[in-house]
Amino acid sequence: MFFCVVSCLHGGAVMRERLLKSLQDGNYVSGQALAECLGVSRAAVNKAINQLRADGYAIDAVPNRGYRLLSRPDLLTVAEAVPYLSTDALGRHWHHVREADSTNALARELAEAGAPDGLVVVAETQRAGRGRLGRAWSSPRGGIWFSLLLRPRLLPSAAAMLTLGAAVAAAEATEAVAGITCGIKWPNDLLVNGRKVAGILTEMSAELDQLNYIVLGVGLNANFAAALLPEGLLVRATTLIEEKGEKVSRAAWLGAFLNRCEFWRRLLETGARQRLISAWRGRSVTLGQSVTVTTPTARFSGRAVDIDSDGALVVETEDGARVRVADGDVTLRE
Ligand code: BT5
Repeated sequence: MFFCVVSCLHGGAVMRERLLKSLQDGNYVSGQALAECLGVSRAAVNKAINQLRADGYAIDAVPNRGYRLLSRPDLLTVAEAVPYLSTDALGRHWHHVREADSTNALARELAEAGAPDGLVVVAETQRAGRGRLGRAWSSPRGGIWFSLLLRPRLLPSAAAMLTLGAAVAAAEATEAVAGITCGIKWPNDLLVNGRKVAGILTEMSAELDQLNYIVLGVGLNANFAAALLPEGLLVRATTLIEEKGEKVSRAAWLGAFLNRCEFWRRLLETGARQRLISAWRGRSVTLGQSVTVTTPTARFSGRAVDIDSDGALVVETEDGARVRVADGDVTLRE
C-alpha cells in the first residue's frame, strides 16, 4: 500500500515531498501508480526520482515492479522537515543547498529578488558563516545553519523583539526535541551549562517607518563534535550531541523551531509583547548578573536588572544610573 498527500509547498519541492511520502513504507510502487496518484506524467515522476537521487536518496528501480526507497540522506531538505511543520507561512518555501558562503547573504539576495515571507534558506555547511558585528561563525557539517525571511506587519523598532522571539523559539525547540534546557544570554545566545550552543544574527531592510524584510539567521551546533570548532572556542562552546550523548533529529528541531517562531511572531503582530518578554525572562541567564557591556561607543560594568518593552537590556551602573542597551555585547562577570 502507498498513500498520496497534498501539501502547500511549491513547485518541484511539492512533487518530491509527495513522491517521498508515497514511497515511505519501503515497498515497490509502479511509475504508473505514482503518476496517477500525483496527477503528473510518467516522465515527470522519472525526473523527480532523479532529483531525489541527486539529493542523496537511494531509490531502487526494477522493471515491472517500480520504485522503492532504500535510504534517506541526513540532509535538511524540505521533504525531511515538512512532517514536523504545523505552520501556515514559515517554512512553506524552502531553499536547500549543500554549501553556502552564508545563508544570511543568500537569503538577502533572494529577498531582494522578491522571495516570499516565511522562506527558509538552509545550508549543510557554510564557507563564511557570519556572526554579529562582522565576526565569523564556524559552521561544520552536522549543524543547523539557516536563515528565515520574514516580511512581518511590524514597525522597524519591533525587529529586536523578533530576535528575542527567535531565541525563545530556539530554546523551546531544544527542550522539546533534545530534552536539553537552554539559558538565553542577552540578546540571543543560547547556552547549555554556560557554553554557547546557538547564536542568532538578525539583519533587516527598512525605511524609517517601514520594515521591508528581516533575515533571521540561526546557527545551532547540533550533531558534530565540539572539537571541530576553532581551538579558542572549545571552552566556550558546546554541541547538542555532546550534551545529550546521541544525535538529535535536525529536521524535528527545525520544524519545532519554525512552529514556535510563527507562534511568537503572531503574538507580536497582535501587540502582545509582554508574554514574549516573560518567556524570555524565564530563560534569561543575564538578568540579575554582574555584566560588562561593550557597545559601539562605550564599555562599562553594572548589574543587568531588566529588559524593556523594546527588547533592550537595562543595566544599573555602580553609581545607580540605569542605562538602556539596545546594541552590543554583554559578558557575564564572575
Ligand atoms: C552570533 O554572533 O552568535 C550569531 C551567529 C549566527 C550564525 C547563523 S548560521 C546561519 C546564518 N548565516 C550566517 O552567516 N549566520 C547565521 P555573535 O554573537 O557575534 O557570536 C560570534 C562569536 O561566537 C564568534 O566570534 C566566536 O567567538 C563564537 N562562535 C563562532 N562560531 C561558533 C559556533 N559554531 N558555536 C559557538 N560559538 C561560535
